Amino acid sequence: MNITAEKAAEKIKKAKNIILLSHTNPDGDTVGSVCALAYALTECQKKVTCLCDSDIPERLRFICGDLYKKDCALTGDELIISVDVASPEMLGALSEKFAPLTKIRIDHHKKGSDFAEFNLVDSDASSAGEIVFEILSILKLTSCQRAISALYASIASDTGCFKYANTTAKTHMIAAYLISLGADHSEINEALFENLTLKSLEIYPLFLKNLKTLYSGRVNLVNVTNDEKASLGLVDSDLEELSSLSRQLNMASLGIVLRQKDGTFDTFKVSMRSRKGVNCSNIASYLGGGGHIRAAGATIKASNIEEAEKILLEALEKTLCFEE
Ligand SMILES: [Mn+2]
Repeated sequence: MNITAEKAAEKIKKAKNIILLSHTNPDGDTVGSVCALAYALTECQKKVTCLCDSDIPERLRFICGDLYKKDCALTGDELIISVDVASPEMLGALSEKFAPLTKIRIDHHKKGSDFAEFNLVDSDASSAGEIVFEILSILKLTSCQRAISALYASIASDTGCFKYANTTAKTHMIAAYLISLGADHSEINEALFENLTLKSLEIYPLFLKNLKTLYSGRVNLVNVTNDEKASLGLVDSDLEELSSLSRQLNMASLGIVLRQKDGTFDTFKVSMRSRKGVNCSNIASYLGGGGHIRAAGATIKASNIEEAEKILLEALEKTLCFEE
């Protein structure tokens, strides 16, 4: 069943014990919007537990500190809310235990499954953060500074610092309002977007070495195996920028990264970033994954990266079209 932000706010207001679920491989949106709810609701004497099956990447720790746990015991009186989670699979290891018990799903993915009892989904919202902002506004909980900053971080994150196509006038208005309430936009954006480490620079030689240019330069593809990651001391979360880099090169319409998943040999992750004219969520769906029009991903099972690439290239042949 679908509900409005008012109804969701009403249910949250009544609850005393709340569990907030972030998606696996967390990004700034799921972390920022879960933490905003957690900070604001804790201030009004609610017990709040934040869960994510993955470690929170170092660069997002400034938002959440040590707030997240990987699991918790249930007493049965919890209001369980997922945030930025399109489908039970996105909960990763938390899915089995928590997906069937999820009461409210707050999300902005275009394609998803209404797995919660009550689904608050707005696919026009740039980020889950925009929807959480609405809920906190209804609850009159916009005075908590940590919540305001976390919301700003979630919105800035999912809009690539307000430059992706999902950014709307409303996004800017909400962001402006958050700044007026005290969000330090400069500090937050620097932490999110100007946080190079020596390790993060290791992806550049990897990018140059493994880059393949396809479709007359309109598609850039970069493959990465676990051996290559290991030789550079990198793990999957260090590769996040690769797909956007891949799209940036020569203004490609589609940038793709195909990487072997950490700790596996037969599982390959596809991350895609596109620009106007290419819908990468269609390609991801064809491969059994999902996401947004300009940012999507999928998982491919294959015995080696060459085979995984073959499956990916077939999917491109079937689904990729360039609208002018
Ligand atoms: Mn999101």
